Amino acid sequence: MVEAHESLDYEYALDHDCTTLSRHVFQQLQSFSADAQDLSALMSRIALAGKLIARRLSRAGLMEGALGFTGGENVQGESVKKMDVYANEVFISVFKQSGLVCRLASEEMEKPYYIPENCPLGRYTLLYDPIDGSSNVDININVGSIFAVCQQEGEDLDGTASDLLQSGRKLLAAGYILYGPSTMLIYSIGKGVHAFTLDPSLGEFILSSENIRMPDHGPIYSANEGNFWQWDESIRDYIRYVHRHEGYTARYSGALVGDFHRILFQGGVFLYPGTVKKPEGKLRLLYETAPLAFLAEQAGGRASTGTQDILDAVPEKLHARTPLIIGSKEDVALVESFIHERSRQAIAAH
Ligand code: AFP
Repeated sequence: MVEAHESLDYEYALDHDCTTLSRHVFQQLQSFSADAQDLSALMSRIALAGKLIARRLSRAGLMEGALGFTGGENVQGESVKKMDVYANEVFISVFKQSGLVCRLASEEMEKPYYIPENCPLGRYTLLYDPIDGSSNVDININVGSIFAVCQQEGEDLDGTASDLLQSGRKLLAAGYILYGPSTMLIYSIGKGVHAFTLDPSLGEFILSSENIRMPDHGPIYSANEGNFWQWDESIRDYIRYVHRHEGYTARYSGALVGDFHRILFQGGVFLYPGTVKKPEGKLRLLYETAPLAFLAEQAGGRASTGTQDILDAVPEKLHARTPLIIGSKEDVALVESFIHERSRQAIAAH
């Protein structure tokens, strides 16, 4: 006979073990409406993509031809990794025969991919970076997948996907999957940010942190200081400031997802500013900066280009890039203060 307190513990443990991603979406929406069913099913398909990619990454070192370059270049002009191609195909494959997603737009594809059997029924578009930090893949350092979901507006008959050229304020959901010591999925549907950890014994993402709040300030600054002399003087001022002040420590993994994940839980700021050669920076607005900005704001943090919030930025083209300053609101404001000070001085000097 199970004692009363034991049954409560037992029930809590079971309830916790059963808080899967698809169940959590229903809990968030407090509804079983058709839209709730669709969003829950959509998130489950993203979770499946994460499991497939995690499995491939965990065995890649033992598999013939899973690592290395394809020899080709993507629309960004970057050399493509075989894992980029695999992961890109996985996201397309999990949405086939779903009736959910008609169109997938990826950092790896010049134009969106349309799933005919899902169109026009499937009103959702998936925006994604299949492997973020692919330069880490072959040396087994953490990488991620970034995703965002928006509603398709209009029929997009000319296939230009011009309705995607909108601010991130229109996103319905966003998140990322972190392939690290454990595989985690972090998401938001506009009701806070929540983390799930993949339990390999169950093959399920189980809720591990709910309503995550990013600290208002943190000790971490994350930037590729190798670009120091290519940055604007204002950014150099900020880096000089953190070098001269106690309480700051540098962390940079080469994968935005990993660096953002650390800041989400421990606070701090990540910067990928523009450079003299590339004033718009390197990171892609639709597939990288806007989805993470959605999460940052939902967790009480901020994301800025330096002069406007990332979620207010409207892309001119599908593969538009933006400078990125993302993290704890006090630290993002500090970086912005150096930018404002330099432009104030420039105006005063004229
Ligand atoms: P890759 O996916 O091409 O490795 O780029 C990763 C990334 O987009 C982002 O995840 C990193 O923060 C940033 O670029 C790293 O860029 P640098 O190598 O120029 O520091």
